[in-house]
Amino acid sequence: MIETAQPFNRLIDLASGRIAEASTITYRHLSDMRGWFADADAEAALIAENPLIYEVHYGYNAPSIDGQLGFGTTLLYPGRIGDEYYMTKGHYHRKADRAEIYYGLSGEGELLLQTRDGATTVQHIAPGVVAYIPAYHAHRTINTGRETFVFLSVYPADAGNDYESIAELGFAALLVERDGKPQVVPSPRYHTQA
Ligand code: PAN
Ligand code: ZN
Repeated sequence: MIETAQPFNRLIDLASGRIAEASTITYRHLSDMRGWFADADAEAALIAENPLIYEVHYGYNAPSIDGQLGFGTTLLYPGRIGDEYYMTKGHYHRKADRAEIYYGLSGEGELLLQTRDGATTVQHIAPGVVAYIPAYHAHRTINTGRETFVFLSVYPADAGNDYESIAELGFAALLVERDGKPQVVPSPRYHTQA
């Protein structure tokens, strides 16, 4: 039998990013991201408070098979750990040849993209902006604003998430606040693998 979803729709509240009848909501607190931000002292100072960094609301329980699409919204809160803005963990797709679309709904932020050789690019996302994430690119979003940054993701349901590659070295670039403004700086921790 070919496994497919039945036709359906979902209502997304554009301001909050909440999906009526979301199948799952994942909450990422600072404690779920230990070691992901550059400033270990700032992390240690905030860990008791354990702020909520972001939520992912999944539109439906997508079967992870070739040809299906998954979708969900990300609600990325404003804030910083030290001078580094709140961000998602970021990942390559486990099936590395899978691309993805992000569509800005509310607030704004940056999409950091990276290839395996450590080359990074940044795309700005604001309401109405579609960002194309090509295959083989790690992707992370960063909230450089003061409001919650909300965007829709649409991805091949079998893409999967490879967080391990990011956990090890992070991204080659960080988004930090300097003189009240976001700035892209090289990550001290990152090096390309020999
Ligand atoms: C997105 C991300 C979501 C959360 O749906 O999964 O923004 O980011 P992390 O998965 O890096 O924690 C996506 O890119 N899916 O493939
Ligand atoms: Zn992805």
